[in-house]
Amino acid sequence: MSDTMKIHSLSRAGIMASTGILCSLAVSCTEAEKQNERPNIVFIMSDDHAYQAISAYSNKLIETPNIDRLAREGMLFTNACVTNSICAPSRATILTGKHAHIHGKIDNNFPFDTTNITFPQILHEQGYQTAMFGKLHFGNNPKGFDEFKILPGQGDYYNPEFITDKGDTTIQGYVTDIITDLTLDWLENRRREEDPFILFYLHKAPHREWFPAPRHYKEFTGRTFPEPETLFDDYEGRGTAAREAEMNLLKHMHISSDNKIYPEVAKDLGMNEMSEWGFNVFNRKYDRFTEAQREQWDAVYGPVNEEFKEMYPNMNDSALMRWKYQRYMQDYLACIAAVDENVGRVLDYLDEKGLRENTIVVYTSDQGFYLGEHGWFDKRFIYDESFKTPLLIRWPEKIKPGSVTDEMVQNLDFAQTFLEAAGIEAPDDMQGESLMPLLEGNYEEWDRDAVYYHYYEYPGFHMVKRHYGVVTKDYKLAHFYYDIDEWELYDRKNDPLELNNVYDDPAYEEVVIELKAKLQELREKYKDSKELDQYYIRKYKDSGLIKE
Ligand code: SGN
Ligand code: CA
Repeated sequence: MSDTMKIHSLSRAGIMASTGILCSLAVSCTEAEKQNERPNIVFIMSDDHAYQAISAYSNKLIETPNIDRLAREGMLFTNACVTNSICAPSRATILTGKHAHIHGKIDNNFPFDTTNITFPQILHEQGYQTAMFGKLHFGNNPKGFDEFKILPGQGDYYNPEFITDKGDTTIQGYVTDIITDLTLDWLENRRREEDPFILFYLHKAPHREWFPAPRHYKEFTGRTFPEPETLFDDYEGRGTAAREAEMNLLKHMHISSDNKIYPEVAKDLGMNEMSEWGFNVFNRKYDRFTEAQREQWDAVYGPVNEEFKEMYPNMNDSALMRWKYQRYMQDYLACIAAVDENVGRVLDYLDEKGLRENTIVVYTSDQGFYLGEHGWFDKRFIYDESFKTPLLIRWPEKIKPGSVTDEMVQNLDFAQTFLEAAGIEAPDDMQGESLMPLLEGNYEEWDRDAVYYHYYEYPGFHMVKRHYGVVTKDYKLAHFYYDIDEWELYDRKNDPLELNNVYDDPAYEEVVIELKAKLQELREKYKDSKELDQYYIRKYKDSGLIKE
């Protein structure tokens, strides 16, 4: 561990001893004694869970009563965002408390550099019991964990494989339920009562290709969801990047793997414009089913296919777009229904076992997601739906129930928050801010006025161009670079849907000057630079991801 780290406290028992307090299970603790106990942390993260699909934010699409409990009993963050809207970089930022250009995990391609110090390693050295279950997606195993069972790469929805340090196993069933079973089993059977713990409970759902649990097939395939205002966005008023991104429901969403039309049905209908890739992915997933699972699937998705066969010959593009949106939402939201139920199981367990008061429970996602807004699925852009991420935190000892904050917090801030909560001073080179003042309601102590964002994975899946930018509560300024050189400015208050790039509008001349200065200030503060931009482009060239 770095010797710049000044450690304030050791084990929970150590603190008790030093304050002359002995608070065992047999003796109930007074409030003052509890104050001295280091909190447990349950970090719940799902994959690609849009805030638009959590009813604490909006109940237009789905009710999520269990996730909402965290807002009701804790704090809802309405302006939480990521530093780089893609899976593995977000996870690396969470664990290291650093921006991607510093920890080096800029995209999903290269493995995480395990010489980085992560906050669970520090907690572990300081006496925390550490465990991780579910999706990590790092290309290597987590360090500093007493126990982990993680999915290889993206993992599978049905009968998934898991990696442990003792070998791999395949577990029959549905991934969201299994990850929860593993989590509850650890809490019940291997948690050490004498030590505080940090538990990472990491869902694969609702990541593409959105395979729900059988118990939700019928209900969700029968539902119709409201369309977003910008479903038929023509990208006028934005830049090249929005027009060239490959994440449009009509053009880029696969009829088989995404919309669950059997490859033979799609081919019979002459839908060969989609590459074989989507057909192959569907077949691979379908082949994973046991016979019983396949029967359950066919019983509901068979009729969906039949209906589509009837309708397709008479569908124009907008009808197909609308149908695809409904199919997408039905499966995506059904995946979330299972996440919500399972979060409820874990919260119930904590409450029943007396772990409620002094456990920080976080619910978040590795980034946001487009649910048809701008005609899109996927993420990556600095635009709100992918830049923002859900964040709800319950911690009865510190957070006033029903708190809401619109302060701009980032996934960058978790590491320092948890270290401070545990009484440990964070290493100097972490780049976030501890959220403790917000959690404790000391809003005046929070003075961040802008956040920095940088996305790299281009060329790559969905072809979202490289860009970095600065975001304040009022504005968003982004620079798209590498094979273009374009700036975009959005007026967040007057144009919340981000439909008009006002970068060249003379009325915003002053704003552009101010924000460019702010952007430069943040690039310097976080040690990002043109040289690093070039370094990461060169890395793509050297590894063949960019062909010269
Ligand atoms: C897969 C998905 C993409 C997605 C990336 C990254 N395609 O490649 O749509 O953007 O993962 O997602 S899929 O049809 O194979 O699922 S991330 O969450 O891991 O960053
Ligand atoms: Ca993700």
